[in-house]
Amino acid sequence: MKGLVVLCAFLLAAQCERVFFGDQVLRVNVETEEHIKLLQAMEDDHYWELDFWLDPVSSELPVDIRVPYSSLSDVKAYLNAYNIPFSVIISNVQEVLDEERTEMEKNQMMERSSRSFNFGAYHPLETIYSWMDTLVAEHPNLVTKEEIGRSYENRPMYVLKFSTGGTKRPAIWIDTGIHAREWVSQATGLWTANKIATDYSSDSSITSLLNNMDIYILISANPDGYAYTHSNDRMWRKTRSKNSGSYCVGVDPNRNWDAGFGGPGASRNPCSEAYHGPSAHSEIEVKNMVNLVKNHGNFKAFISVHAYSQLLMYPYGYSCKAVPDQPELDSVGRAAVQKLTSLYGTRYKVGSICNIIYQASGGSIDWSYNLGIKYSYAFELRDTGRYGFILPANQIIPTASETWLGLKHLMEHVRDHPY
Ligand code: INF
Ligand code: ZN
Repeated sequence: MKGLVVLCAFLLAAQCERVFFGDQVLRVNVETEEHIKLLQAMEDDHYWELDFWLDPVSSELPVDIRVPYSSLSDVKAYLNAYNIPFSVIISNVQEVLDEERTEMEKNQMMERSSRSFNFGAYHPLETIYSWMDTLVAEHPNLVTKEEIGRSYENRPMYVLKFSTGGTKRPAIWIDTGIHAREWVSQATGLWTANKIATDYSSDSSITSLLNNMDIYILISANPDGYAYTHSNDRMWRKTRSKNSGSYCVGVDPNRNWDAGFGGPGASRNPCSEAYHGPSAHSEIEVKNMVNLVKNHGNFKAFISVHAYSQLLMYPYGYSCKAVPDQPELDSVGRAAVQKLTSLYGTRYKVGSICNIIYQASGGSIDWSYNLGIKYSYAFELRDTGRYGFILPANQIIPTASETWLGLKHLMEHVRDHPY
């Protein structure tokens, strides 16, 4: 724990927040398989306390690593010694985080004084939750809020349901924020919920969609983790459950699903960012989602939203074999991305998880696909690494707006291809 620096404020309870002074994010431009091996060894060895924002998987993909200040000179010397090229994409992580925090606090004051909500800002969990009540109050005939269960730390998990009637209509599932630190994901979920509510009745496409189908949006799939990114550690990814026999906290909720559980691309080590947990659905947050989706029984699309890398992916992650619906999922995905790109030219790649990033077992969309939900997709939103997880708030609305075009295409396809 040598590199862990925290700042504590003593108000009512001692509150310590992790700081990242002098930490850098390095982009490593891998050239050979040898380089990949060396980087994987660096990742497995926790000595330098490296935080891999993008994992070393193939010589085609960049590797982004947040390097603690205390390890910087060693790591750079190591990379140089092996002739592995790299560049610095964030020269001081804390500086970018301070900027993000200042922005957020400025916005909070503005929102309070004007009693408004700024969709182009990041918000703490409580603000998101109270905003949900506002949305429901403003659109009582369209939007309802359902508690799907509680998190490990007993926070409610709320899903927003958009429905114009019927019982158990075919439905679309969207979850955002399963990984706590991917803030633009939650922000996009929230913007999207608002978009659907406000444009219903004026946008004929949404109207016809909602005349046939329901939409469920879970904005914070990992509320404990998200709260923790605000209070203690902006770089937190996992859940906050205790692991027996380890001081390390949390499970990767996207390695915890019952789909190739415990296979390649997940870790047995509770200290790893990709720890799969003691058993499938051990995480109550995952279990709550599983229960809702199974009990509902009529989901036709399951869309999980992550950041970053600008990818639209379909199953499988646990295997590199093509799924039976691969041709359709691929062509629909490509068409969706074409729509997305049409707004600002943001470029996306499309493919199966395994082929496009890496073999990763226990992921949510593999589980949903195997349950029979054909249209299972995962987004990786902006950017491609300039800011990574610390995407500036002024990119929230552009990100959400372009993503909406892609989402809408997927949803329209689902509507027009009942099965
Ligand atoms: N990346 C992948 C991860 O969970 C994305 C992913 C999606 C893997 C679906 C497997 C299945 O490791 C991120 N980045 O979390 O957002
Ligand atoms: Zn993620």
